[in-house]
Amino acid sequence: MTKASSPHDVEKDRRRIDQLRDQLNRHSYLYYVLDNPEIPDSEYDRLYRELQQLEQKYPESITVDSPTQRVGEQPLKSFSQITHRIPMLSLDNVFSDDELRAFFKRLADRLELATELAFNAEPKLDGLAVSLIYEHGLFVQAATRGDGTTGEDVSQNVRTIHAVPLRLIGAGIPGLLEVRGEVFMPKAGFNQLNKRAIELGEKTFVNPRNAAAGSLRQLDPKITAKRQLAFYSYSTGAVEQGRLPGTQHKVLLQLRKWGLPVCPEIKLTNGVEGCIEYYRSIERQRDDLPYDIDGVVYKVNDIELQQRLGFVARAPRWAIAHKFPAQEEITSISNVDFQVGRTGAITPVARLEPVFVGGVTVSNATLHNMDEVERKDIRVGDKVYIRRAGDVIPEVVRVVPGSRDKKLKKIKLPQKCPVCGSDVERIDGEAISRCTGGLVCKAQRTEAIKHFASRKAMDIDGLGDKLVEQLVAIGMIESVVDLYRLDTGQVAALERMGQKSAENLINAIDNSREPALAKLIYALGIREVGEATARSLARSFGSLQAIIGATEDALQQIQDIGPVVAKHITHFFAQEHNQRIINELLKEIAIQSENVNTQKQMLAGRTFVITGTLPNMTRDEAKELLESAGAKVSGSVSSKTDYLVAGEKAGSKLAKAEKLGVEVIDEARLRELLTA
Ligand code: 9MJ
Repeated sequence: MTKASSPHDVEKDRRRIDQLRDQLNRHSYLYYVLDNPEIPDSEYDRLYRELQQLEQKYPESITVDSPTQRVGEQPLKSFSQITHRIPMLSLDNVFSDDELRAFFKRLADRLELATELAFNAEPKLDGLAVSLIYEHGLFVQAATRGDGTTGEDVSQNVRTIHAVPLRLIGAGIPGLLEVRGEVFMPKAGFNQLNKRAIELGEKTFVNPRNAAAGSLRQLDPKITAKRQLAFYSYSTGAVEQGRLPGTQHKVLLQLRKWGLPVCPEIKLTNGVEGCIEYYRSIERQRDDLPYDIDGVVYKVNDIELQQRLGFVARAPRWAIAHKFPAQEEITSISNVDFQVGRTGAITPVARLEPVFVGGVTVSNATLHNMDEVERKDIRVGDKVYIRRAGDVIPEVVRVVPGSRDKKLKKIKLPQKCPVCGSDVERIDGEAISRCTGGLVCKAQRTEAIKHFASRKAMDIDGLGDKLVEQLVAIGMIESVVDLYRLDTGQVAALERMGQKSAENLINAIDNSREPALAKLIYALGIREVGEATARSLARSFGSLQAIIGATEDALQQIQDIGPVVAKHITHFFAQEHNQRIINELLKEIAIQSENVNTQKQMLAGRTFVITGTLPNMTRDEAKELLESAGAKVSGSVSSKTDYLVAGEKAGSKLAKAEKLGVEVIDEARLRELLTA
C-alpha cells in the first residue's frame, strides 16, 4: 500500500518539478544554443525521467513549456493555414563576384554613401524557412513560409525540435516576438535516417533539405520527433510590446541571449571585399560543417538603412544570397561501362552528356555497385541528377522523376570481365562483384601498378596514372617488377616523352629501390591493408619474410587486424603469381630494416586531429610521426580528441576544438611531444 503524501511532501515534489523543468531547459540551452553542454546525455535522460515520473503523480503541475510536452498525442487530419503578420520574403541570388559587385554598386548608389557598408554575413542554410511566434516568451505557434503570405501551421511538429525553446529566457522579451529561421536536418541525422531506410528496404531521401521538409510535413508529430531536426534563427518578423537592437548582428546576438539558436558562423563584415573573403572562408569549411548550405547571405547590418532600402517584389533590397556553384545538375546517361579496379572490383560507371556541376564539367559518374543501380533503377538513356560535392567523385543521385518516356532496358552486370574475359563473381552478402582474373587481368595489373607507384606507397615521382596506362597498353611493363628493368632509351622513345623526362623517371624509379618495409607492404595492394595496417605489420613482424610466413592467428594478434583482413593477407601471399612477383621484386629492391617495436610508443592511447597548414611538414608527415609514436589520428574533432594540431588557415575544426575545450597545439609543441 502506498502511503498518502503529507502536504509537506507534496510541496517538496512540486518544487522539484519546477526545478527539474528549469534545469532541463537550461541544459537544452547549453547544448543547442551555446554548443557547450555541462552534463552528459545520460544525466539529461535521468533528470527527464525523474520529471516524467513526478508529472505523472501530479498531472496538474504539467506546464506547456515542460520538456516532456514536446510530442503531442494526436496526429492531425490536415494542416491549417496561417496568414503571416508580415510577409515572409525570399532572397535574390548572385552567382559570381561580378554580380555581387553590381549588387553592392546599386546599394551604394541608392544610399549615396561614400563609406563602406557593414554587413552581417551568414551561411545560407538549405532547409525550410519557418516563423515561430512567442507570446510573453512562450512558444505558441510555428508556420512554414508557404507562398510568403500564408503558410501551414506546423506548431505540433516544430515543438518536437529540441533546439526550439518552448520558453524564452532572460530580460526584455517583447510581448509578441516572431522569430524567423531555418529548420534543417544536420548531415549526421540525414545519413543515419537514410542508412536505416536502406536497411529496412524503404525509400531514401535525396538530400537533407527534402528530408527536413518531409519530416516537418508529417501529420503525426511522433514521426517528426524521431527525426533529427535542428533550427537556426536568422531574422525577426512582427514585434509588439518591446524593442529590438538596431543592427542585424545585434538582433541575432539578442535572440541567442533569449535562448534561440543562431548559426555560430555568422560574422560582421565590411564592404564587398569583406563579403567575398567571408564567402571563400565558408566555402573552404563547407564539407566540414555539420549541416548543408548552398551559399552565404549578406544583410545590410543597420536596420534603419534596411528600412530606407525597402523591397523589390518579394525580396529585400538590403540582402543578397551569394550561391555556391550548384552541386546537383540534370543530364542524361549516354552509356554505362564497367570499370575494373585494383582488387578486381567491378564498378558500373555512367557516361554522361557533359554537364557543368560543382564548378567543373563532368562526363562520367560512378554508379557505385549493382545494388545501387537496382535501388535507384537507373537505365541508359535516363535523365538523371548528377552530384559533385567538394573533392568527391561525381555520382548519379537519382533518375529525374517522370522523365523516362520509353521502355529503357535494365543495366545488367556482365558475366565475364570486360577487360580480360575471366569470370565475374559476387560473394553472397557483398554488394561488390569482382573479376576473378587477378593479375592476369590487364585492368587489375594496371591499377596495381598505379597504386604501387603512388605517393603514399613507393612514391615514384613522375609515374602518374596516364603513363602507367600507356606503359601497360603497349606491353612495355606487365608487373611492378618490370618498372625496375626499364631503361632510359626505351622510355625516351615513348610518345610525349623526351630524353630529360625519361631520365627523371628512371631516376625516380631508382630512388624507390630502398623502401621502408611498411611502404612496400602498403604498395603491394593487399585487400584492406591500408597505410596504418601496413605500418602495424611492419612494426610487429620486422621483415617481409616474417609477414609472408605468418599464420592467420599470428596476424590477428596485431591491433586493427581481424579475421577478414588476416585472411586477405594470407590469401595474397599464397597466390603463386604474387609469390613470383615478390621474389623477382626482391632481386631489384632492398627493403630498409625495421626496428621491431623498439620505438617508444609514448603517445599510445592519445587521439590527435590535424588541421590547417603546418609550417615545416605536411599533414601526412605529421600523421605518420604521430602514428609511429602510437597515437591515433582522427579526421574530426570530438570530445574524445586529446589534441588538435592546428596550422595556418585552420577552420571549423579549430572552432570546434575551442568550443569543446580540446587542447590546441602548434607544430613546435607537437615536436616536443614526439621527442619527450
Ligand atoms: C538562410 N536560408 O540561411 C535568410 N537564410 O533572410 C538566412 N535565409 C533570409 N537569412 C531574409 N541566413 C529572408 C531570408
